[in-house]
Amino acid sequence: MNQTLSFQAETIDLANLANRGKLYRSTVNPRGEVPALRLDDGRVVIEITAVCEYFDEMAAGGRSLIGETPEERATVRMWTRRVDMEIAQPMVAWWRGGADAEDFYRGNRTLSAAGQRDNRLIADRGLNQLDDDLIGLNFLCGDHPMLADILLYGFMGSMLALVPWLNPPSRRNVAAWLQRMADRPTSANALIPFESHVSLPPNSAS
Ligand SMILES: N[C@@H](CCC(=O)N[C@@H](CS)C(=O)NCC(=O)O)C(=O)O
Repeated sequence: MNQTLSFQAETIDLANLANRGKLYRSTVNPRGEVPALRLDDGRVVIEITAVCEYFDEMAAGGRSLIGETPEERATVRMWTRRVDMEIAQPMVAWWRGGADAEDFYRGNRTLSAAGQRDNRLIADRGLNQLDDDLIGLNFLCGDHPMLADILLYGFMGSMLALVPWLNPPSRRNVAAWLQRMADRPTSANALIPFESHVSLPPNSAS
């Protein structure tokens, strides 16, 4: 396998709310979320898509997951923004309106039970649209999975067990796309806890 990126990884214990503690919020991310990437110059980059774009630019070799031309990059960014805003965020917000989230966060995040129904409707509408958009396509931007596919798969794949309405067989193109993504060894690997398949330097995990 080509070594195209080199970085140290640190696991943050979300289940025990390490990310909501004062230390993490004052030294890494005041918003208390993961992921976060500390650059060599000390600044911290937050937001999944910003971290991915940074890695994509810094990677030596391999195929860009954002695109090689301005046209490709515009298309990938369009799809990435759409699936994030129209599906991933409302789907997560739906979960954050329920009793499981209340138990999980234990008062460490503002949750909205009142918004739960709206968020499900928004995500369902996004998924219905996606089902049409995927007609004739293997992946969102064509023949290869790009950042948009990986972002959406990351959210959908990891939330399937928690969101019963997420992947009905009636949305055939979305279900087929999800299966296509799941069948890829690299995307299946992405759902395995990080430290079990990435070698971490000593003392970097917590
Ligand atoms: N806006 C952030 C959201 C990332 C996000 O949803 N992170 C989740 C885990 S995937 C998180 O930090 N959950 C724990 C919490 O909110 O306490 C991004 O796009 O990076």
